Amino acid sequence: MEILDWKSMAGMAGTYRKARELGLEANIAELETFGFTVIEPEKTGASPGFAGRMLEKLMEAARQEDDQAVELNKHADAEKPAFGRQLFHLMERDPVFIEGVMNPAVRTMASYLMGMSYRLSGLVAFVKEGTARSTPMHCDSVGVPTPLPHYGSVCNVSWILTDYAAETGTLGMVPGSHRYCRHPTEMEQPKFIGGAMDDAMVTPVNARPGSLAVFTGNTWHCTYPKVTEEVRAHVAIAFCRNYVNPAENYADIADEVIAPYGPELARLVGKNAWQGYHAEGPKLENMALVRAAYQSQYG
Ligand SMILES: O=C(O)CCC(=O)C(=O)O
Ligand SMILES: [Fe+2]
Repeated sequence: MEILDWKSMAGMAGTYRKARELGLEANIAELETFGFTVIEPEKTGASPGFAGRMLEKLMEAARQEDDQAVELNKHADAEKPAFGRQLFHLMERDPVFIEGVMNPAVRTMASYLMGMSYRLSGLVAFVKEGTARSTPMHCDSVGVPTPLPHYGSVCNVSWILTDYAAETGTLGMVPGSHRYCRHPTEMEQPKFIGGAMDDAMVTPVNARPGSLAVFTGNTWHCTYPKVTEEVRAHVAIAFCRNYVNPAENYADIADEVIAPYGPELARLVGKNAWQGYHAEGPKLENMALVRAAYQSQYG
């Protein structure tokens, strides 16, 4: 049917029309139904070498960065939220990461999930070399109290950079868990992670390099134990709603880095945020940018 600019769905029309144009309607249906979806490399619109280039730049960044530069690495593995190496604040390291954010399929899924006032929350790589234990079951709504809002406060759009399957330590999803609107309890770990949950509740995300794994901030996920030696990596792009304090601070990213990508990247990194004012108070035009969010979750 024709999608009109219905006032009651403020923000949705443009996003949905774009999703239709990009062939992402089935992915939206999967997200709604199961809480996650995989967009195949051919549907992302990225060039065939894109994931290879991102992996190369990521591994270069990993070689250059002292692993003690990351706070989490100062803790024992058992204490850390995820096993293996994580690299944060990737945006400034190479333009390939900005390209990853600006990809039309990425932005369409993000604005579908977070409303058109969506913001960038962070770019974090999960890199595992050699065998690796599982990352425990969790959802990405850090700090959000139960009950979680059904529409989600954050979402995860991840560039899969290597072959993802159970044996290579892929993400394990609990289909439908986005509707539980709560965090998993300590008891709710699958048996393969040492908990009491039936392993059949969890399903592996099978994805080729260059795919996008997309899931809501309410969707329960973990990782399968990695039994292979080769490197396994994905770059998770986290987006949030306009009122959420983004995980990463982009104040240090120079305007010259952002300018070539146009006003949308500037908005995504908070240059037009209504928050963050001093005595001068908020700018009315920035407050106007989130008006549609009053009308619907897509605004
Ligand atoms: O790869 C991992 O260990 C965890 C990944 C994860 O939880 C995420 O991308 O949100
Ligand atoms: Fe996660």
